[in-house]
Amino acid sequence: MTTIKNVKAEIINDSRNVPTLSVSVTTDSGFTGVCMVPSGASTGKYEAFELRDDGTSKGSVTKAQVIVNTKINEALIGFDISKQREIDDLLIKLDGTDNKTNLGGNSLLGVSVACAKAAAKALDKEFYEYLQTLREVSSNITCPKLYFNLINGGKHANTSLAFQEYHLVPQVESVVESLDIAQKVQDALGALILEKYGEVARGDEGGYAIPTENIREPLEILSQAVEVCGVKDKVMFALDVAASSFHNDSNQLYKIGNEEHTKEELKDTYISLSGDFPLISIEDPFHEEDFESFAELQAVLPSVIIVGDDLTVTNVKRVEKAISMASITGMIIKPNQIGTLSETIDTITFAQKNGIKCIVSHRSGETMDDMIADITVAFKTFGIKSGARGPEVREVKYRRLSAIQK
Ligand code: 2PG
Ligand code: MG
Repeated sequence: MTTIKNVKAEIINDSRNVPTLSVSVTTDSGFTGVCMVPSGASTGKYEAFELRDDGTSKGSVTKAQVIVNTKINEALIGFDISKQREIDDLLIKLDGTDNKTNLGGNSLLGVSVACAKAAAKALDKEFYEYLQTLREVSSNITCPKLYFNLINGGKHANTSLAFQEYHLVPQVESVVESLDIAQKVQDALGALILEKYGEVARGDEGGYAIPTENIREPLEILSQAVEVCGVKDKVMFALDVAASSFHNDSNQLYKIGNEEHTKEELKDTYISLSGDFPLISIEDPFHEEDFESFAELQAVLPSVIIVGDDLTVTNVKRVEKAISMASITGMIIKPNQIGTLSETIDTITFAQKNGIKCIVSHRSGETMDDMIADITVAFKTFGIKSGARGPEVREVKYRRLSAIQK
C-alpha cells in the first residue's frame, strides 16, 4: 500500500495575476502529484465556494493555504493514496457544508486532484489511464471537439460586447488538424479585425476583444475569416452567452448594448443567429435560474446543443433538474465548480448516462495545470474548451491532448 506522506499548498499567480493554490501531495514511496487550481470570473451562483482572504474575487488565498497545510494535511497523512473515493469523502466530511464554504472548493480541489496525480505516478500510469480506473470505461481513445474561444466579450474583455465567448469548433477527427485550422482562422481573423477596427486587443482567454456592442458582428467577421482560410466545410461555431452576467434580476431583462431585452426577444435572437450561422451549441443562453427558457429554446432548436454551465455547475442535483425539465442536451464540466475529483466524475457519468454531451472546460483565470485534457480523454467527453491559440496556460492543455492522441 502506498500512503500519503505530505500535503502542501503554495501560492502562485493565475493568468490574470490573481493568487491561487498549487497543491503538492507526496507519497511515502516518493511520488508527487501537483494540482494548480484555476479560477473563474463569470462564476455561477451555485458553484463550490472559493475561499479568498478578503472575500473578493481577487483576494489572496493564504487562509486556504493554511487549511491545506494543517487541517487537511493532518487528516490525510498515512491514507492509502489509491482510495480516491475515500479521500474525497473525507475531504467533503472535513468541510461539512453543501458548497464547501468552510474549507473552500479551491483547497479541496487542489488536494483531491493532486492525490489522484500522485496515485497515477505511484502506479506508473498516465493520469488519464488512472482516471479510467476510477470508473468503468473502455480504453479506446476518441477525438473530442475542440472549442477555440476566438472572440472574447462579457466579463472576459474590456469591451461592451454582452456575449462572453464566440468559438470556432473544427469538425475533424484529429487534434492536430483542429489546432492547425484554429491557428489559421485565428490569424486571418486578427488581420480582418485590424483592418476593420484599426486595433487588435485580446481578452482573458486569448481571443480577440473587439470594440462592438453588436452581438452578431463577431459571427460575421468569424465567417469572413473562415472564408479566407477556405475551411467552411470543416468548422462550426459556438456561443457561450453567459447570460447571467447581463441579466437584471430586478426587471428580469437582459442588457445588450444600450437596449434591454425580454427573454422572448433573446430567444428570437438565438433562432435567427442559428439560421444564419453554423452554430453547434449555445451555452448559458439565459440566466442561471431560468431552466424553463433553456427548455423552450432546446425545443425550438433541436439540432443545436443547448449547454448548461452556470445553470448546472457540475453538480448532479442541478443536472438532474436540467434533465428532468429537458433544458439541455449538453453541459460544461469544471472540476472547481464542484470541488472534488470524485464528484466531477459522478457528474460526467450521470450526464453521459442520460445522453448529455459533456464539454470539459478551463476557467478564464487559468494555470499551467493540464488536468482537463486528461479528464476529456479518460471519459471520452464530447468536447473540451481551452481558449484561443497562443497563451501558454491554454496551449498546455492542447499540447497534452495532442501528446495523448499520438
Ligand atoms: C465559462 C468560463 C470559461 P469563467 O463561463 O464557461 O470560459 O468562464 O471561468 O470566467 O467562469
Ligand atoms: Mg460558460
